[in-house]
Amino acid sequence: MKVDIIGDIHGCFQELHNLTVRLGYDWNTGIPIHPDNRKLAFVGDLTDRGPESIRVINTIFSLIQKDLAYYVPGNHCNKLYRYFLGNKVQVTHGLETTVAEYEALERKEQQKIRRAFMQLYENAPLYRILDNGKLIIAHAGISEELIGKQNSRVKTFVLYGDITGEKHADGSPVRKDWALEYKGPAYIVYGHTPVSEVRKVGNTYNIDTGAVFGGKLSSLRYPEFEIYSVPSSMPFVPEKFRELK
Ligand SMILES: [Mn+2]
Repeated sequence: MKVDIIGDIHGCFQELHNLTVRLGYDWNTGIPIHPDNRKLAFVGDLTDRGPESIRVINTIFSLIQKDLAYYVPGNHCNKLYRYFLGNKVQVTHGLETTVAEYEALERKEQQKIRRAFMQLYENAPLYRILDNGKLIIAHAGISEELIGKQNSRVKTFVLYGDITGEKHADGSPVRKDWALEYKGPAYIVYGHTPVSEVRKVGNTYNIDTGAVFGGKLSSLRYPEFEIYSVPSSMPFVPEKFRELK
């Protein structure tokens, strides 16, 4: 079980390309393939805010088709899925960039990308248990008591984190720092909350280093536990990074 887990991409295709090249993946076939049988894993939030969301979707869809990657959905993936379903969703918080890319496509291309993304999303588990339970990938993480379960509480947790229903002054939801309380034996690798450096707390790794906010795109190499990052080409937005104690 050799896997490279990649943090929130949010349409930053160039950073995905650079990071996978750095990790030794070869793009000759149009998708990143490792000569040493490694697989990629994605913690979700493939799209929104960044410049090339459609290209990221196409790449990850192709990887999954060829059984070369794992993917779990993030909250942005969930919203894009609901948009493609035809549900009324607010085209805000970055979704507007993905929708603009989508609308600029020819109708046939639109159908292709919509079907691909919906298939990708529908086939994805809420979280992925790997290496006989030693490794878990979940977009916003998961608490020990929820591992192995599938219900609406799990769905909320893995997509949005440990939210309480309370809101900050700016309207954003209060997220509890579940990682501080996590004492389980399985390693949990997740993203969702941008931090300036990969944050390891106990057996948990937050690998969302804010690629789309001018930070970097990071990955965790498992089972080696090596961290690789590439710098972002996006403007730096310091207020998007949360420094958690
Ligand atoms: Mn997220």
